[in-house]
Amino acid sequence: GTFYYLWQDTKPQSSPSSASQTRGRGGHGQSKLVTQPPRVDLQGQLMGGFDEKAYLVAKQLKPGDDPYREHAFNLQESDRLGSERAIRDTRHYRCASLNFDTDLPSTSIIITFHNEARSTLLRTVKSVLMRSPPSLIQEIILIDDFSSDPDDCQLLSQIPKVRCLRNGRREGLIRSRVRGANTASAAILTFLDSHCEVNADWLQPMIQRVKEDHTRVVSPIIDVISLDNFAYLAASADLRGGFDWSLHFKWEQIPIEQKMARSDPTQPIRTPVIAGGIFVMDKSWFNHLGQYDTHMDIWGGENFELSFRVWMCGGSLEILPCSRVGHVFRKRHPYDFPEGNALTYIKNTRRAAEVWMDEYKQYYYSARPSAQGKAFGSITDRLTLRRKLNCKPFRWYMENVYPELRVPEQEAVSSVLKQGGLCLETRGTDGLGLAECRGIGANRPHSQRWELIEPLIRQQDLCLAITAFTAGSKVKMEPCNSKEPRQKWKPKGSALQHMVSGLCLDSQTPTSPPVIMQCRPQVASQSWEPQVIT
Ligand code: LR7
Ligand code: MN
Repeated sequence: GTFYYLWQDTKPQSSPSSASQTRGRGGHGQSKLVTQPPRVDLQGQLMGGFDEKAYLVAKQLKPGDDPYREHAFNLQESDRLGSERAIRDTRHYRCASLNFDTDLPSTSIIITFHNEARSTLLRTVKSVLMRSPPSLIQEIILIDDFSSDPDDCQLLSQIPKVRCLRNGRREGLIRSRVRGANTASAAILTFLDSHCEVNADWLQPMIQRVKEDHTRVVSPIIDVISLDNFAYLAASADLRGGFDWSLHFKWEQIPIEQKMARSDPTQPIRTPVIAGGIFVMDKSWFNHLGQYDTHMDIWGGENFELSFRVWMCGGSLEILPCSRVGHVFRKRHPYDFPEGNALTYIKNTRRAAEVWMDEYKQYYYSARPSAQGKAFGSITDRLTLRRKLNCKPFRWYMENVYPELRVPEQEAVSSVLKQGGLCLETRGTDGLGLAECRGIGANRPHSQRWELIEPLIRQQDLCLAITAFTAGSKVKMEPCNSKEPRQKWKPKGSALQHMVSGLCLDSQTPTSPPVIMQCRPQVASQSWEPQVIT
């Protein structure tokens, strides 16, 4: 369930060499440490009366315990680190000279967790307090998703600005975040996982972008905190979020044209999807767009649902390279899924696919055949939401946001297009007509063999195209181009409908060449029964 991604941080601090080398490596080679306020100040102003030592000591690893067992990361190393540490400023050096508005709005930080380790949870909270301008932090809302020990959360509410809400039963991260968002008092929401460390000036770039345009949903570059030794490692700045048809999230290279066009390394990176855990979003935009699908359970899939919804309903998603947040990436879930990991992921992604992916959901089902027939609950409310928000089709998302996602090659099946006893055939270079069906099986003439590969109706390299968008226009054959609107068809009952004009392929009379006409259900001249040639 978890994913790994590449980072370019081979030698954190070993190379004292020139700045030009630093630049050559994309700016990740800097060895500057994040400065921290003096300790006394920190305890007094930022941490209030919170007794950190007592909090951590109460829950330490017992000698002989497996340090990975409970959290799927090395708890011993995390505990040893302490609650605050200097980490390397992993941004491109040009980020340090960016300016932000002096009147940026404040944000509510929302952190949901289930049985998080105390040391990682505290470091997450403390890094936020230490590395954010205090005026930007309205509050930190912790949602304890029914962890075994209520004190993990409760004790932290002694820290100024920290609030703790505990679920009365296990809800999963999706409903927990919605609960947090509903009680947030700031106009901007910031979501974090419970094992993060935010880096220098992480917050300002994100709030700035959202302030300028409330429909933007922004993420930082997510640096890697090693699950073994807790080293803080810079992630590559050339990645964006992507997925395959099984709805498996992956990091991928920015397309080469976009990479070439990036003259300024501080510029945002458009991303088709976000990883999901760490992002900033305007609260009224979050509410307007329907928050989350609260019928999704525990973990997974909500990042696709949110990403599709944001893009298709008028917003955008971006990664801001000048904002960096470290996250402990794990190889397994350290917690249980009441309904099982696989079934939960299928339920959640199936809901995302059914509500948002239109005809493209077929590729999800072919990539994940086990999803077919599995329960996913009612999606009526989400479909209503989609209609109410007047969101664009998934085809639009494919064409405009994620054209790099290839649609699987459909297997070419040859068939005849039969009308009564006659077959549609090509004549000469681009002509068409109806003629008696000839040959059987492999002996069918090529002129009567068709491949129906949506949206194309194909014969070798030529495709069926209309000549004009009006009723009565002739059809002809021309070189295939699946982007050409005149070549796009889809089956409609036994008819073949031209997608753009909405008109149907019609033989008129058996002797004259076919045309496109107003669709009339069941009429013989528009009935084309594809019959697969075996
Ligand atoms: O039942 C649960 N209740 C919870 O509150 C299960 C989990 N959680 C909490 C958990 O304690 C953690 O704080 O939810 C948060 C996310 O769970 P993780 O850390 O086990 O998940 P992850 O880091 O593997 O998952 C990524 O994908 C998830 C899909 O549902 C969420 O969107 C996570 O927020 C997301 N994490 C990130 O995006 C950080 C970068 C990782 C990547 C890629
Ligand atoms: Mn996580």
